[in-house]
Amino acid sequence: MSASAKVRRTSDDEGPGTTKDQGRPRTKDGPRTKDQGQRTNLAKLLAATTNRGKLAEIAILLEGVGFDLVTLAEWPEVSPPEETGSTFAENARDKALYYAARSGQLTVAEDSGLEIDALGGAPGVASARFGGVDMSYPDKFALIYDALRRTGAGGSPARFVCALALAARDTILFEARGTIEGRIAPEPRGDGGFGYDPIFFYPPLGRTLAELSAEKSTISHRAGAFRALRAFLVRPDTGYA
Ligand code: ITT
Repeated sequence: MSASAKVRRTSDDEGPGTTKDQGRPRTKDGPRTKDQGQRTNLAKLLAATTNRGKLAEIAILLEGVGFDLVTLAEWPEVSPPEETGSTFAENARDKALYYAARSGQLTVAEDSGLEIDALGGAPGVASARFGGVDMSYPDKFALIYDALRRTGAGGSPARFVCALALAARDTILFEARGTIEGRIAPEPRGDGGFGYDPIFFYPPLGRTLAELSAEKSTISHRAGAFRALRAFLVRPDTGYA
């Protein structure tokens, strides 16, 4: 897909560990449901992802932002687009425009993945497809450890990257990027989170992301990108405040 759409605004990575928005109150009963949103006449914001792990984190990161957060479950007839971009940002824009056009809603999409320095940045944008979409994560981890053994670079520096894009109709309204730096753990540890979390060791906390609980949503690549989105959505001049 090409991203020939108009682009209005971008934000640089604010970096992990920024806690600007973390003090916002959370709703007592978790993410706002569709019914609650309809009762309060909030505008809808489609969180366009097919990944349940991502969606759970996005719901937490956007809690209380003043939108009725809806999911792709409302558009079961829309199948996911092919991801053909060579960068996270390109794929995020493509997904946001694709789902915004088909849903008619203000839409946020993100593209994310794990970059391992000793593997030249792999799996990178191909993180979900690495080893095949149907390969289990333990098998993907084994592939990565084999490749690292061959390079002799166990414990390689690595980072998670998240690029997000907000779109309405054919226009990209906002983009942001978040990263978290760490290294590949000696072995998978922890059963929280999703995807590659068990093999991503985060030195400041001395644990893998899969061994963290609520802390992941304050330090992660996704937290950095969605913190910037929150700031954009509440700015008076965007018309979304
Ligand atoms: P959508 O495109 O529908 O959002 P997807 O899972 O295909 O779902 P991506 O193409 O962006 O999304 O691939 C992201 C992959 O990167 C994801 O499937 C994981 O393998 C990995 N990943 C991204 N963020 C992660 C995180 O916070 N923890 C662990 N793995 C992550």
